[in-house]
Amino acid sequence: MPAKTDEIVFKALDSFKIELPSWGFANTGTRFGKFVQAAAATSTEEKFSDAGQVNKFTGCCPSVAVHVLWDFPEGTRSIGEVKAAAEKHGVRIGAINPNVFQDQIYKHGSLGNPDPSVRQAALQHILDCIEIGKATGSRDISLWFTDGSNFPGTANIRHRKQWFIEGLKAAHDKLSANQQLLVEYKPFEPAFYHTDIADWGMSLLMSRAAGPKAKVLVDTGHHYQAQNIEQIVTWLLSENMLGGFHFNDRRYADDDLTMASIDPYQIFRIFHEIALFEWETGKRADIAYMVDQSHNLKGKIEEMIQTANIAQELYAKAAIVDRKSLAYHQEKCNLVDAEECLKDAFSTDVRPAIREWRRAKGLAEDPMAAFRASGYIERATKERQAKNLGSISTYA
Ligand code: LRH
Ligand code: MN
Repeated sequence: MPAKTDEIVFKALDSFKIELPSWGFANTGTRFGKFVQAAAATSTEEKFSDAGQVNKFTGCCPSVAVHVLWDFPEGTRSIGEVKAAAEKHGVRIGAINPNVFQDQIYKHGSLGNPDPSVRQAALQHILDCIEIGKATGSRDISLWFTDGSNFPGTANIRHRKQWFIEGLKAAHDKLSANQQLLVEYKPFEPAFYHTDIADWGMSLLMSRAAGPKAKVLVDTGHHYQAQNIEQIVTWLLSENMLGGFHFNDRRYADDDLTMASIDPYQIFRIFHEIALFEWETGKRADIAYMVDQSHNLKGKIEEMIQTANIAQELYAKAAIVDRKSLAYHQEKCNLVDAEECLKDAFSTDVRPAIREWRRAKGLAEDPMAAFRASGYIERATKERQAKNLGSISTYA
């Protein structure tokens, strides 16, 4: 007797966790400016406090990804303080993001820089981050590089490829048994002629060259228009090279908008391909689901709750696809019936079942309403506005 929709939704939500980015709680902006929010988090503790609120009301975000330069002001010397703050606010420290793009020495790159002393400095920072990860119990070292060039002929792309392999290998060899490298690709920005790790194939080859504990990180915003992201996901799964996601949405480029705010069917198709892979192989895909967004206009905690809600909803919709019928119709090339298997699940309202799941977990049925009624934002505004409103800056 096929499982009822509610049962499938409950089972799916029981296993679905999505990690929040610490930087999603801070005042961020674009190159044209930053609109400061009085209640925004500035300290790592405040970011963990806000993340704790999202998990308290949604029940699916127990961990926070950290960006070392932004969250560990004293580097490895901040470990104790940051771990204590995470404990205090009931969140787990998740992926460790090294930052080898902000410092002035990285003008011409980090691991890909022609200057060996800069490559060494970048590697040393990544090694420090691996040590931080060992101290915080974090499995994922999440690597993104701005390395590239802006004008033809100004960089030797092949030499840089070789330097990256040497650097990633050296980092890989310092990982503990349960740690892994996640290699994030991005086609452009801030480099606008070539980017050293520009697409999934380059990240896959780099990861393979680094070692068995390196996998590909798919940021949904890091693709050319019209690129079939779920096909990339399916290939990475079949190569056992899919390490994780940075979910967000976009209309044009790496817009870092709220997940599924522009194209919810895109995220559904990604979750569907993962569910189909798990159904066919009987294996649970070991994937780090993470959010990576820039919350510039909406209330940052509310936008994060919106994100957690829609992530659960789309993950649940993908879980209820009738894969047995789908496999049959795919086999028989019954195009309409096959497509309708996805459409039917996508247009099924799973929110009543999700509310039921929340009730069963002792959570508020409506996380957003419960958060708004908690008065947390009013308290945070009082505590933080002086500090925040004092920090308005200009681009040039
Ligand atoms: C780069 C990126 C990367 C992060 C940064 C905040 O566009 O996606 O994952 O380090 O955003
Ligand atoms: Mn990202």
